[in-house]
Amino acid sequence: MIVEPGMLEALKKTATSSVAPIPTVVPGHDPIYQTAGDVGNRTLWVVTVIMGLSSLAFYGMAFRQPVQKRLFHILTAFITTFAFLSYFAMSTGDGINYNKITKVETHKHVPDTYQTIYREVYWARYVDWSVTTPLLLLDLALLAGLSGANILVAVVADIIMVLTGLFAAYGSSDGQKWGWYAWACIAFLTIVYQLAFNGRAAVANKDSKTKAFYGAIAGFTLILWTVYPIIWGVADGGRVAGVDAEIIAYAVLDVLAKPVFGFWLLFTHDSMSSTSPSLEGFWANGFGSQGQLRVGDDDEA
Ligand code: RET
Repeated sequence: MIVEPGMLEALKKTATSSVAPIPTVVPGHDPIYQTAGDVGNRTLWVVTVIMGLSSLAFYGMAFRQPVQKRLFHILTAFITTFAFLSYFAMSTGDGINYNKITKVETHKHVPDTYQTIYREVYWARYVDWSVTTPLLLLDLALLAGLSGANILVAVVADIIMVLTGLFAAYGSSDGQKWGWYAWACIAFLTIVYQLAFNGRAAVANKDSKTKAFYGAIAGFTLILWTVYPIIWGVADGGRVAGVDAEIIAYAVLDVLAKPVFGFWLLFTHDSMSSTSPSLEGFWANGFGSQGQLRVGDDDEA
């Protein structure tokens, strides 16, 4: 066939007009990556330094006290030391990996589409929390004079809360994620009960200064701790907040919950030092001479 000039143009026009408009059926989307940016990374470094310096200060404060009065200082210094290590890990890119979640989007007239989201999970946080939150509870429990049985319940509930929180962060579907979150919240309520009711009952037998101080610092702790699951809900949970916002929110909370809590506790403790209990026995002296087994005892008999 001989193509006359102008025929090609006419053909093109017909071809385009016969297929347009093309229906836009999108079978899937490119995956979304939720990762930290510069602001997040800098924030992690700032908190690493704050935790490191606070630890040095707490160890310094510990050494200024006789060993019998050092328990709170040592516990508090350990708390910021673990936080320092965890923040150092996260600042340098350790203790982080991705969790993948795929959301199904249903449509009326076309097949379902899928959206995959990869979000960074900072698992080093959970390792930190599994050690430091029981130590924080121990600080409060010893201040209140909580019984051993109640301390055990609070600490076990705390470990359950953090571990189920970690499973929630790695949940592969919304049902699984929020299921784990629900168990973590029940464990958290157990801790609230131990501090707010049993802790308050225990401290009622103490002097008025300790009573008032426990009320203030335990109240501060409970309010702060309640914000953590809210942040989690919009960050790792709902993925509404970005990773940088998540890092900044946890950074503020962590600085309040550890260094600020620690300085408050230790300065107040030291100012009430004359009334605070002095720990002798194993804490100060190891196994004492009474009842101690000495090597060679059997030979003398
Ligand atoms: C998670 C998610 C699941 C539900 C709940 C949580 C609570 C976490 C808390 C953490 C406290 C951390 C502290 C750190 C100090 O630096 C695990 C976020 C209830 C209460 C005090």
